[in-house]
Amino acid sequence: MPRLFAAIDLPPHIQHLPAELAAPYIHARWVAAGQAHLTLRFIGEVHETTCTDITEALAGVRAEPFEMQLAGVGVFPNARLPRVLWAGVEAPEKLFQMQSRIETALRTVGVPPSDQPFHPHITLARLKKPQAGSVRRFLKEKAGLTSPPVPVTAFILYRSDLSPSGARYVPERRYTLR
Ligand code: 3AM
Repeated sequence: MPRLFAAIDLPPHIQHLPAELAAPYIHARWVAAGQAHLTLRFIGEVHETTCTDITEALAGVRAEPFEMQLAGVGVFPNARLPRVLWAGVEAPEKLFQMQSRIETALRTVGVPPSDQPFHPHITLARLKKPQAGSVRRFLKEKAGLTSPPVPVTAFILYRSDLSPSGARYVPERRYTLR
């Protein structure tokens, strides 16, 4: 069964962000170039027929292109027990609008509602062992992270193929914003 998620693809200079920010004092799996993205909605495993329904439902999402900017860094679930390091984005209303329309489209084909609020971010690294002190240093050092405006003109439905060496993200379909 395909494991799906919808995401925004990032331009090459942002693709290199995790490698550029990789701090030697943090023991983490930094996201490889080509894998960085902004997840709009993790859907999970679905039957092939539902996958087809999702692909078609997402084609009905109407949303306008917009620009976003990187804005600082953060951590999930919290700084005491950091598991995921991320770059924040200054998100215009159009991003939230698009995400909510995707949510609505998924609902029409029976995908259960997300149990987490949408928190736009770009995952930089995943941490296995506790290292709250180093992470606090990282959050302080990179607090001012910013970027030129990044144009967003499409979103992608990805399949996530899991393997012992990690997940491989395969684009299923690209949806142009207009
Ligand atoms: O974009 P990020 O890295 O935040 O963490 C996974 C990744 O998000 C997330 O979906 C994106 C593509 O794999 N993800 C994986 N399993 C998940 C789950 N069970 C999940 N999000 C929520 N629930």
